Amino acid sequence: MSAFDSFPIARKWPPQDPSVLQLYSFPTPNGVKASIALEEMGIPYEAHKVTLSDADVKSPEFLSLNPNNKIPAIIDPNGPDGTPIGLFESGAILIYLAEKSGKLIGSTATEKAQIIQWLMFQMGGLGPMLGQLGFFYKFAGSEWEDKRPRQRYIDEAKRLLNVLNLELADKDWIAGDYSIADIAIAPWLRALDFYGAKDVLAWEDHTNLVDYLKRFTDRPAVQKGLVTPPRE
Ligand SMILES: N[C@@H](CCC(=O)N[C@@H](CS)C(=O)NCC(=O)O)C(=O)O
Repeated sequence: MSAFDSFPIARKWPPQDPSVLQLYSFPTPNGVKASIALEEMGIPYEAHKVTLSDADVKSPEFLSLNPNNKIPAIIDPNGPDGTPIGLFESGAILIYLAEKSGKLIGSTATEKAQIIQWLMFQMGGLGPMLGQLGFFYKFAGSEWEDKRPRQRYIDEAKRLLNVLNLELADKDWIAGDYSIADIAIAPWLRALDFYGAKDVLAWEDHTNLVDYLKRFTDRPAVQKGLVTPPRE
């Protein structure tokens, strides 16, 4: 009897080592949050490549773990109550991993609250808005005749970049020491390159953000997490 018998996803993506945490992901800005956190925290894990194609994210096996058909998702066979736990939503996964490891979530209740505040800023604002910018700037929406949605997301992305740039004027990380809030935010800033949207947002003028992103991507755990699981 394995901890994974009750998880249908394990039939399509079987664990090699069922004693360690299983990550189901793809190296997108949301996906790499989980792999970077696992690398930073030193939690043993196995990564399974789940592409964004319907054959993967909309397969019955994947939907059994995340009915919302989006990566990342995890199963921890060593859950907090002595039973395995499955989780989706990158913000929830980051909080879970931070609490499990006791790392990257501050050392006081105040620090923790502030880290979660910036994590929520990413989950509810930066991620969804930059995601829409990508749709209207690089993907299918860029062909739409009506340019108002495109402009709306350019303006909103500029506003959010300005908020972060000002906030990072006198600090290295967004909420005290390096934390899960940075792991949530920085991959989305990096995505602007992929969207080809750096010029339209005057990225280089946001010098605090340019330095912040470099500090982030210089970290060895980040470099590993960014390519886990490999695309190919
Ligand atoms: N709020 C979710 C968003 C996750 C998300 O949007 N994942 C995308 C890739 S970045 C995905 O799996 N898309 C596949 C689909 O929508 O079919 C989270 O933070 O985990």
